[in-house]
Amino acid sequence: MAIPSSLITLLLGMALVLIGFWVGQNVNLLPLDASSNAPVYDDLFRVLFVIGTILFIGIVGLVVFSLIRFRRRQGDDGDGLPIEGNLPLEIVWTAIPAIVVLFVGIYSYDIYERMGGMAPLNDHSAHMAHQVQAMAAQQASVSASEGGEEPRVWGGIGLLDPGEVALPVDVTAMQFAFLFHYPGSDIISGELHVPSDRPVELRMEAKDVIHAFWVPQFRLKQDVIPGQTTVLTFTPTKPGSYPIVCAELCGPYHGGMRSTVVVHEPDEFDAWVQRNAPAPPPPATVASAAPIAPVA
Ligand SMILES: [Cu+2]
Repeated sequence: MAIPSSLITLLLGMALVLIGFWVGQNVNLLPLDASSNAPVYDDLFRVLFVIGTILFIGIVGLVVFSLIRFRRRQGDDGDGLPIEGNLPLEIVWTAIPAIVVLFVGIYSYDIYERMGGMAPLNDHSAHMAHQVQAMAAQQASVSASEGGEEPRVWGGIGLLDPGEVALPVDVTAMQFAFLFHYPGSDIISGELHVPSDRPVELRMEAKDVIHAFWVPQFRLKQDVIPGQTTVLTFTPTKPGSYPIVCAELCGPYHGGMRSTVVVHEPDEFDAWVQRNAPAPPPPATVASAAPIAPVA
């Protein structure tokens, strides 16, 4: 008894879906996940990887099958079958990609939202303002207009739970380096040092052209734009050193525009700040104060 081809197609389809899920669960192409939003991002990647695997194996499999099964046999000089139009088939192959694309779009939006991409950055800057007023006034808040509108921060990923205080760091990108300035302690560094398990808020601006701040292990990439502050908030979760890569072609030495983010244990970070904070100006000595001291 011949097995009906519809049954074979169904079984192959089910096997394909199972293979896709297996690959999505067991093949990991991503680097270490070292920030609190990395697992969220990885969920999305896994789903996309499952869908991609199913489509890839399905399409390549069909092409290879057709090449072999419908090849021209020896002595066959005729044309192929004059097949034209198959409405149900056309509906199916339009509907499936439409559903997949719609699902991927909505799910990606949801993940971006959960990573804080849609967070109202206004409230955020207001929250920060009382701590870093000077900085907020100069950089973070770009007034939309003189019409008394709320100061706004240009786009970026930022999500802070209410009551959470982020460590502010000013980032300056230029051809071809990143510079990190810590407003609290006035440290300037070529490497980014941050404590683990505490939110960090990068306020980024470019000096010349567009750059992009990318840390693959944090699953974060944010453009750095001249004249517009972009904000990136993240919470590192795993101590270690990870590469910072410029991800926007910015000139001839773009490929060398790299730095390092060092995630410390919190007490180790405090020690780093102590070690690197510039020394306070020496207090006025008695000798230097003496000439202007009024004579009694
Ligand atoms: Cu760059």
